[in-house]
Amino acid sequence: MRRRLTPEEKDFFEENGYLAGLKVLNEQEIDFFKREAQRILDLKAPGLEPTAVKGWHMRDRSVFQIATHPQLLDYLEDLLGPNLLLWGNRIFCKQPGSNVSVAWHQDISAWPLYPYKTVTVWLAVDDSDAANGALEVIPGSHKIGELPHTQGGDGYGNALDKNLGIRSGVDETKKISLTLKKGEVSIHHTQLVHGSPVNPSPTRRRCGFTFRYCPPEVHVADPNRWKDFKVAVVRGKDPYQKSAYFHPPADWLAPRSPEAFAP
Ligand SMILES: O=C(O)CCC(=O)C(=O)O
Repeated sequence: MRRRLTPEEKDFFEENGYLAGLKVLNEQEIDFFKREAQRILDLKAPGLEPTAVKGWHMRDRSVFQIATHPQLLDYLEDLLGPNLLLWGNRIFCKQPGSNVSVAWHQDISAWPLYPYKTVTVWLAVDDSDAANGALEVIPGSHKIGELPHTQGGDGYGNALDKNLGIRSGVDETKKISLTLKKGEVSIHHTQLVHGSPVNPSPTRRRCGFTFRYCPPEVHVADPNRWKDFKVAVVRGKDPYQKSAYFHPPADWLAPRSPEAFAP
């Protein structure tokens, strides 16, 4: 049964810059998602970190269908309005005992997108909590403006491109680790300070698919900086048409099989 965000949840997002523990997939869909996630991970080039697998929403029907699950789009519509663009996907998979981490950062530092209205959905393939290196956020930090980020330097297995990260000024006493059951999502604002530690569990993998969405007024302010930026209109319409489009093949939009998603 689908549901909408409550006024309290919308206020919480506005105040804190994130929401967590929102159920999207039912049991049958979770089995499908886990299978499909493994299939995509098995395709990765040998040696490529499973935190660096990107862009599958434009290459694979199942990933596109997961990213456009009606329950997920309902939550997003409640935060962003009736017109929704999907533009990004990255898998963040940390194997048991992996020393890969994600440095504190604000997503806007990597994306020349204006206005600052993109949100990231983190969809859990595995149960995710502090014991297997869950995503951590600093509540309210989406309101403090852009903190200085640097590239390179300390390393420590930081999964972010160019070893990007905020090296000082993060009040870690405020951090919250986001607990998610598989099939649930968290959603975070593009200016929220977030990251994740290594996976200390000897047995539990921590894998999530991220998807990035925005309303249509968001565009690449400096087109020379991001020539391959493409959006798929996944709900409503794009009245501004400032972006290049990804049009999914017709069969990706066909009614879903019973063992996959209910429409
Ligand atoms: O999965 C993680 O640990 C980090 C995810 C992240 O930084 C993001 O989605 O922007």
